[in-house]
Amino acid sequence: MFCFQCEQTINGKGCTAKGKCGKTAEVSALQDLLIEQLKHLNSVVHHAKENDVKPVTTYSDHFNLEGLFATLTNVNFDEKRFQKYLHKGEKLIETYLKNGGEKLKSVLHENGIQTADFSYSKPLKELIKTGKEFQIDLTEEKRPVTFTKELIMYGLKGGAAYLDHARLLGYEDTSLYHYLSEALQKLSLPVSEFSLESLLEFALQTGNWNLSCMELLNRANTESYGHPEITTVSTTPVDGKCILVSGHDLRDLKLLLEQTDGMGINVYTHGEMLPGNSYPELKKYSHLKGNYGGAWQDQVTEFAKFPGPILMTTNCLVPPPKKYSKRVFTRSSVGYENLKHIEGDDFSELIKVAKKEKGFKNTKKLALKDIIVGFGMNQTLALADLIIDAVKEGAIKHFFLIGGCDGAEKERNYFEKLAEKTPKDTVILTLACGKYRFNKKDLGVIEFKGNKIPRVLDVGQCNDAYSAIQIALALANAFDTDVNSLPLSFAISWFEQKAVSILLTLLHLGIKNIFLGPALPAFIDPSVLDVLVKLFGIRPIGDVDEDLKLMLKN
Ligand code: SF4
Ligand code: SF3
Repeated sequence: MFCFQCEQTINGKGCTAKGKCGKTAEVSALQDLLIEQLKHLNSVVHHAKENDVKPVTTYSDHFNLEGLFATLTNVNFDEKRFQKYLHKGEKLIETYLKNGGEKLKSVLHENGIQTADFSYSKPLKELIKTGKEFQIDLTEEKRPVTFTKELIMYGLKGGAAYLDHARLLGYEDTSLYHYLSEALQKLSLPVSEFSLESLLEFALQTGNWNLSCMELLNRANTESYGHPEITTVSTTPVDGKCILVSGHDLRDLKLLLEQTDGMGINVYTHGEMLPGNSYPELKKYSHLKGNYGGAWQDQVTEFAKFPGPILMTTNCLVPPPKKYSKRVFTRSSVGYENLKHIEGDDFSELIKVAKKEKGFKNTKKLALKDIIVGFGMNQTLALADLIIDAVKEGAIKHFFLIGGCDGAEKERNYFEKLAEKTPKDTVILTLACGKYRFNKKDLGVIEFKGNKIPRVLDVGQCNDAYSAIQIALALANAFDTDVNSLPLSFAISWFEQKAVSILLTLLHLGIKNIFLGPALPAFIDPSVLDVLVKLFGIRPIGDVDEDLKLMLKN
């Protein structure tokens, strides 16, 4: 196997025997085959569209989302689920071929696209064997192009995950599906078809597309559940039966709250679900009791101690040890062998486990620190006049965006130290699971004209980067300048492919001098990094004090 799509890739180069995330060589081969199939399917779709073949696009568009989502880091480790995806993909290809008849077949032949003898419906063992043939080609001279194609693929994976969340809430946009389909088709073309310049352009376009994906999801979340409001979230559990909900899918949280209403079972958020506590249509449930635990990498210790079932709605799932695996349920694209997967919207099996498990007891002694959340764009922009005034009068001197993914590496302490060392007259916007590095610390408030402006504003999940961008644009607008000229610095921690898509969005917006860490992506070839440094001043994180000086100077 070879996989280097996430930050924790072994030795900063690539996982080759087994993934550091726990992904086996077999699952890796199946994921490679699924990605190959998605490229194949969308090449067929591309030519079918050009030849006016009756479309079955909705199905292939949905399949693009679930297929890509399943290959994200820490999402799906289940061989049988990948086998099912491959069968489904093959059926879709066959449907297009049937509808397109001889005409489509001959166009596909002319373009060298396979129309028979697919490798997708074989027994699992053979699928794995075939998948191994589609491992990333590491030929030295092809590297800059191969790696940049991977960069784009990871950007697409992140955006596809966001589109899938929006779809589940009934929000879809055919033009965004079309971009994804065409992009997958393009990525099926050989390295010789691309120049590095054209690929960089393609990467930035993908960043633009991801901005629209995040916008759609923002609309889906806020129109379904209201705009996030400033909310104090307790992290101290209360006595009683309990369920833990992790991941990004607010709809699952809502369904679970509805189905447990009045049952005396308390619901807690975990990881990226924390912002769920700030949405009016979710926080109205009195049995949503707060947040339990921290970022994803701590789940093995935290889940083991949680006295109830756990629902993993999306990434990040760490392979669960036996001591608690019976209590873990998966949803949507998430999968792990022998964990219970909930297909429809009926959570009764999970609720049954909650009733059976011990629940929390004797929690009165605990008094853990609360977290303040809910600074999405509506809430923060409602405070815009105050904030702008505070900047004009020198009460706020600088803004930081410190956020992104979290992970286990000790180098990630950088983000915690940076937050702690930021001067008292500065404000930190944060988002995604990287915020757990400092969201329980008391970094104080800025007192201004009788108001107390919190120094840490939690904008939400990683997809709420959309909100953070709108806040930055509004500030730039208020000061009649552009985002790069604002006293605003970006320190982004990355881990998986959603962070890659957000990084591409920021670059597409022309945002410069981003500090990126804890390590630069293994799939950014040195020649490409040179260009990114020249064009965008992107730089790896270094010494906290030195970096902070530079940030404040800008
Ligand atoms: Fe390695 Fe990350 Fe790939 Fe897992 S997802 S195999 S840890 S590079
Ligand atoms: Fe975190 Fe997985 Fe990326 Fe949504 S939950 S930010 S790492």
